[in-house]
Amino acid sequence: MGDYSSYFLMKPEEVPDYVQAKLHFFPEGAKLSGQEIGDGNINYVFRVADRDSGKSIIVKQAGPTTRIEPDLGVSRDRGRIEAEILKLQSNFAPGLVPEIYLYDEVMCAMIMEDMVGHTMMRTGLLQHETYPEFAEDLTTFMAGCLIRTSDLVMDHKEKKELVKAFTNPDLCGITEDLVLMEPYTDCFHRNHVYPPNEEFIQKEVYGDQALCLEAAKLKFNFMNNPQALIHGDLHTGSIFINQEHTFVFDPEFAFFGPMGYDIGNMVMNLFFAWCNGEAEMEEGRKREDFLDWCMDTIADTVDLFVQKYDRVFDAYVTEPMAKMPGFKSWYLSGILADTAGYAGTEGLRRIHGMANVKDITSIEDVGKRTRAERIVVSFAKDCILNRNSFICGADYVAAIERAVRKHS
Ligand code: SR1
Ligand code: MG
Repeated sequence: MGDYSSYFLMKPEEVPDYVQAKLHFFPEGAKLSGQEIGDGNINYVFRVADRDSGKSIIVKQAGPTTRIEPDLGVSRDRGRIEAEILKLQSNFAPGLVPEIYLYDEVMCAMIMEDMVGHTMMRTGLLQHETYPEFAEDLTTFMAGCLIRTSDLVMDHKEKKELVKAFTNPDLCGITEDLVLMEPYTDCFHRNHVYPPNEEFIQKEVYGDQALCLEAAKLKFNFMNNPQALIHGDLHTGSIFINQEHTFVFDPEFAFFGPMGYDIGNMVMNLFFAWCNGEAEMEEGRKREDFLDWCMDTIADTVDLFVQKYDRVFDAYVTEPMAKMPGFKSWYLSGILADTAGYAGTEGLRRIHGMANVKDITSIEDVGKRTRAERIVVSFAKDCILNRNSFICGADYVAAIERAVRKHS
C-alpha cells in the first residue's frame, strides 16, 4: 500500500487500498472490489464495494488531462472546487447533492456517498424512463442554490469572498471555447459536424451573422455576470435519479455566473431526450407518454422555477434596493432571457461542437438523425434570437412545435 504522498492516477484495482488508507468506512480486512464507472469527458469515477456488507463508496479522481481531449489544459485543482461546492450546495438544497466524505489535495481525489439505487439520468432517459419528481427536485435545487448565492440574498462581502474562492478559469475557459465560441466559428477545427448536415450547419449557424452576434453577447454575459454560484454543467449526465429522488452532482464547472446558464442547459438536455424518443420509439402509448413527459418537464422546469423564485425572493431577500416595487419581476426577466439564450447555445454545441450527446449520436437511422439535429438547431436558434420572448414553459413548447413543423 502506497502512502499517497505524491499524485498518481489510480487504476481501478488500486482504489480499494486507497479508500482503506484514507477513511474508516469499510471494516479492516474487508474484501473490496474497485471498478471504473464514469463515462464523463473529464474525470475518472470509481466505485469501491464490499460484497459482504453491501456497502459501497465513490472515488472521483482528476486525471492529469481531460479524458475527451488531452490537449485541453485543466488544473487538477478542479476537484477542490467541486468538493467545496457540494458542501455549500448541501446547505441550500439539503438531500439533493451527495455527501462528500473527504477531499485529498495530493491525489486530487474526492471520496463521496455512493448514490445507490439511482441511475445516471441520461442513461435512464435513453431507455425512455420517466421521472415524476424530477421537475420539483430540480427546481428546488436551482431556486435554493442559485437565488440564495446571489446578491438578492447573500451578504455582499460574503458573496465577494465566494466569488474569489470559486473563480474557475480553466473550466470556464472550456465552456467559453466549446460552448460559446467554437460552434459559431470552428476556429480550432474541433467541431464534429454530422456529414449529412454539413451544408445545413454552414448556412444556419456559421453563415448566420445575426445568430453569431447574439452568441457573442451571451458569451460576454457568461464571462461578466457573477450573478450566482452556478453548477456550470447542469445536464442529464450530472443527475443521478430514481422514481422518488434526485441527486445533482459533478459541479466541477461551478463559478459565479448567470443563473440562466444552468436552467437553460437543463431545458435543452431534456429536449435531447425528447428527440431521441421521437426518433427511436415505436408508435404507441409508451412513446406518447414519454414524449409528453419530456415536454411537460421542460415546461415545468421553467414554470416551477418561476414559482420558487417568487417564494425564495419573498422569504429571503433582505437587500433594500431589491425590494423596490417592480425589481423582482425585472430581475426575473433577465434570468428568463438568459435561460432561453443558454438553452440555445447548449443545443447548438451538442449538435455540432466537440462534445456531443448520446441522445442524438445514438440515432442510427441517417434520415432520423439528420432531422433530429435540424429540429434542435432550429429550436436553439429561436431560443437565442428571440430570448426575450421566452417567459414561461408554454413558450418553449410552442417553439419546439414550430421547429418540428419546419422539419416535417
Ligand atoms: C472537455 S469537456 C467537454 C464537455 O464535457 C463536460 O461535461 C462539459 O459539458 C464540457 O463542455
Ligand atoms: Mg460533468
